[in-house]
Amino acid sequence: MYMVYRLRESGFSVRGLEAGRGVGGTWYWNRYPGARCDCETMYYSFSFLTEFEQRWPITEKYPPQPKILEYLEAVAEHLDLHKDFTFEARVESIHFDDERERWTVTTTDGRVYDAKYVVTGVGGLSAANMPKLPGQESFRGEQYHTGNWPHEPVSFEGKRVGQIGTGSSGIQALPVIARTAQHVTVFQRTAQYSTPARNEEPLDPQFLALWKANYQEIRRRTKWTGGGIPYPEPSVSALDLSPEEQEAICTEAWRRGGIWFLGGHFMDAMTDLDANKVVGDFVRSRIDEIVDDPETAEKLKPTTYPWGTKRVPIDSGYYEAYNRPNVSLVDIRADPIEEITPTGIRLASGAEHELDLIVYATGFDAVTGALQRMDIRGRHGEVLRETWEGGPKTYLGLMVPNFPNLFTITGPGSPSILSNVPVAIEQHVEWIDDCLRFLRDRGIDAIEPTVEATEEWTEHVQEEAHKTLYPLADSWYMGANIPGKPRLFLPYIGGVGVYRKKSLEVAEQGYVGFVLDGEAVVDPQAEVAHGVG
Ligand code: NA7
Repeated sequence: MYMVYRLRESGFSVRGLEAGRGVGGTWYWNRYPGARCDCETMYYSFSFLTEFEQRWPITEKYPPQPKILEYLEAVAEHLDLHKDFTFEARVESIHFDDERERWTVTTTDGRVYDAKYVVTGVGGLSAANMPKLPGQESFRGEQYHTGNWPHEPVSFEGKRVGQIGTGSSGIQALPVIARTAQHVTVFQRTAQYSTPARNEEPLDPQFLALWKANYQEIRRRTKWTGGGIPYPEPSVSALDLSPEEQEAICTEAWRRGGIWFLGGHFMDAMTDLDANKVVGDFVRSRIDEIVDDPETAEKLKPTTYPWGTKRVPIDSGYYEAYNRPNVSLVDIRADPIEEITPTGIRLASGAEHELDLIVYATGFDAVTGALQRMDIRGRHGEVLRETWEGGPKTYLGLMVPNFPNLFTITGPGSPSILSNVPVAIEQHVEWIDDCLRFLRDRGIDAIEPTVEATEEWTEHVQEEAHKTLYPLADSWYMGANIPGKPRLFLPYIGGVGVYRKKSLEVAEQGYVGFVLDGEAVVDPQAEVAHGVG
């Protein structure tokens, strides 16, 4: 939405192609019960609409999906964006014509568009991962994926529900589904370290007024933080503290809940296994405290990966849901799903669970999935899927060699889903708009990154990730949730501020690391170093 608006304002002829029937992306598709953003309402919005941010009401600490969608629809209305979008237009292919140096974009229903530039804004968590389980089609009940939830109301009333998956989506959905279902059986492959959102706590009107009065200054500072969130980062090492002090810090962060627990304790929680264990042990002890049945509590305790190395879910009554008589937990690591039968799920042990409805909360082919599901071909017919067979390679998460004038908003190798996403999106949009105006002003027809700059950046992305504990988990950050996907860290972990500085410098130096109309732009520093004399 912002890209289309921005390019329109810059005087480009622009058309937005959108698979959905309306705007909203993530918040259009993820309508599952309990869907909510894990970033607080105040900073999960556009920063460029200064008047709009003042009048948009903040009703809850963490915004629920319907409110975010309402916000995005209101923004589209406000900016008169509908006329610039074609809806129900799912892009199937994007092909570069070497002779004309232009792109042909084709939709699944055969519409064809010709473009000089293509910008993808397909989202990092949008390609739903629907596991292929034997017998799936034979199931006589209802089956839904959380990331592709029906637009019509789904009733759980009196139904026996099976939920596969306990990531953020499943953890948000369970307490809500359990309120009306006859019974919910959760099929858990990996236990999670969830954190209470404390969303039920009322918002302080004085705090909100203060926030609104300082909105732009807060937003300005946010852009230079690590995670795109205006919170202080911890400056104390867990290893310098006594067990009592560690416990006190964790208890306070847990009391505040949500994002405050994620980043509110120790500076080395994500870089040192001993420090990390302090947090992991703390969460495990909370699970013991919350969950009544010791056997269920044991199954719910994550033990196979360090805390935080899989995206930490933020919940509203997740562990508590297991104290309900109508919720039960099945460990499918110990007893895997053998098949879906017409009436339910059968496990390897032969145990059968009779079900009326199955919820697949099984996540996404993250970061690269939505791009690779399209048939993208660059110069000389180079196929992006093949180029990325061993893992994605980009320069700054923005462009790929041999794919000229094709930009990826929040692409692999950029902070994207590892940060407060609107901050990452706005930065990319502004960078791309600036770049296109630069090219237009100078009569440059084509831009693409050099192979060297791309290799260097891709290596840097991995190096930064390997300074942390993140690579230790089988997470979607690592592509490990999709069978056969190369195992490497997909987003850039260096932080939105560091990344912003780097990409601004690249632009200020005339797009160093890029090839402009066949001429590579080299770093003036490097030129001096290599020396003319
Ligand atoms: P996630 O976080 O990827 O969670 C998916 C869950 O589904 C997770 O528990 C997976 O277990 C499980 N899963 C995936 N495939 C299977 C199969 N084949 N069988 C059984 N269980 C499976 O996705 P979410 O939608 O919850 O959240 C995605 C992001 O959206 C989230 O991190 C936030 O950033 C917002 P696993 O852990 O892989 O063993």
